[in-house]
Amino acid sequence: MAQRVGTTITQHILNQQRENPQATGAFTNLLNELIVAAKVISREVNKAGLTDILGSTGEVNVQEEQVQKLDVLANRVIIERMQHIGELCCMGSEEVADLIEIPHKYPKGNYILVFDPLDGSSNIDVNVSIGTIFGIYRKISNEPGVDYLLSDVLQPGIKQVAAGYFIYGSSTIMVYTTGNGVHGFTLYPSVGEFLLSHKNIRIPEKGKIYSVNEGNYNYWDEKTRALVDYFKTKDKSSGRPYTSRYVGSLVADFHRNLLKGGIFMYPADLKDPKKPSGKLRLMVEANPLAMVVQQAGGYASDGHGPILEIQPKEFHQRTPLFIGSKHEVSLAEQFISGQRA
Ligand code: P6P
Repeated sequence: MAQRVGTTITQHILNQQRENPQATGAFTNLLNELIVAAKVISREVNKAGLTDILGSTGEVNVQEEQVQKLDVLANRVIIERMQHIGELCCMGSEEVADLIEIPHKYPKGNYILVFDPLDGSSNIDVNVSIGTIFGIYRKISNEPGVDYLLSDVLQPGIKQVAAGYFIYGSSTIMVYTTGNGVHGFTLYPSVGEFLLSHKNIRIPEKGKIYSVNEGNYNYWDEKTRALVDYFKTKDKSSGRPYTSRYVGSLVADFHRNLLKGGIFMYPADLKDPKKPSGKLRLMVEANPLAMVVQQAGGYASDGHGPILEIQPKEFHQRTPLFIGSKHEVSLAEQFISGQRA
């Protein structure tokens, strides 16, 4: 008797489509193709680890193929899979300076896909989990003969119709939301399908974990230092000190805190004058995760207000990020905005 496999991601997306009378199936096509891309990336990420063990020269892999840097490969896989489905008018990638046009030979659609193809890829050779982050917007312009306008892409995160991530770790997990809660699916290689494993994820209102790269301490301003010092100070009545957990891979740190509660911080710092707002990108990292965490009952801020309400000025702009349980992120806003010392 074959074992029941439970709810597949395809069933879950179809069920959500059937609950939406306006749904045309375009969105379902889009998500399903993105899932295929993630399966390919998952296979390549796992093989890369194997290749390293087999002592690849780093130029030619065990199948005599030209090895491409994994994040370049992941970027190529997503673009090639997504450009032909006829549901997108353009794409934006963390790896590509300019917006990505849909080739003329393919039909255009009414959605925009923004993504970080392989965030944290520098961790792959030390076997730390890495991930793909994505956000989907609906096209808002209707200029005849024009596939898209920049304003279709530079929409605030609150306009995302879907967002989520794939985390390539001990297992490959997809976490996504279309505005009806947050759900997680685990890839079962033997079945080749993502199966529902985390139904309706809710982040604890208050956590016990803070995640930040304390090596940047001397590059932070006084308010940021006071905030991090708060989490480290001993005070039993408020459950302090918090536990410090920092993997250095955004998707891994975020996913742990989503399930267990806590706060991830990448504050503004003076480390790199070219990046005064910190390292993380608004469009392809902060906004998608901000939608996920809000749908799970959490909150994401730049230290002064909601990430999701920031009006983007350029695609690759960066933002300070405080994301996770409502209690801790609200505290971060109080410290960073100077309401609390
Ligand atoms: P730092 C990985 O390079 C990344 O973009 C995120 O995944 C991660 O959260 C951050 O950078 C880590 O940066 O400066 O702490 O090494």
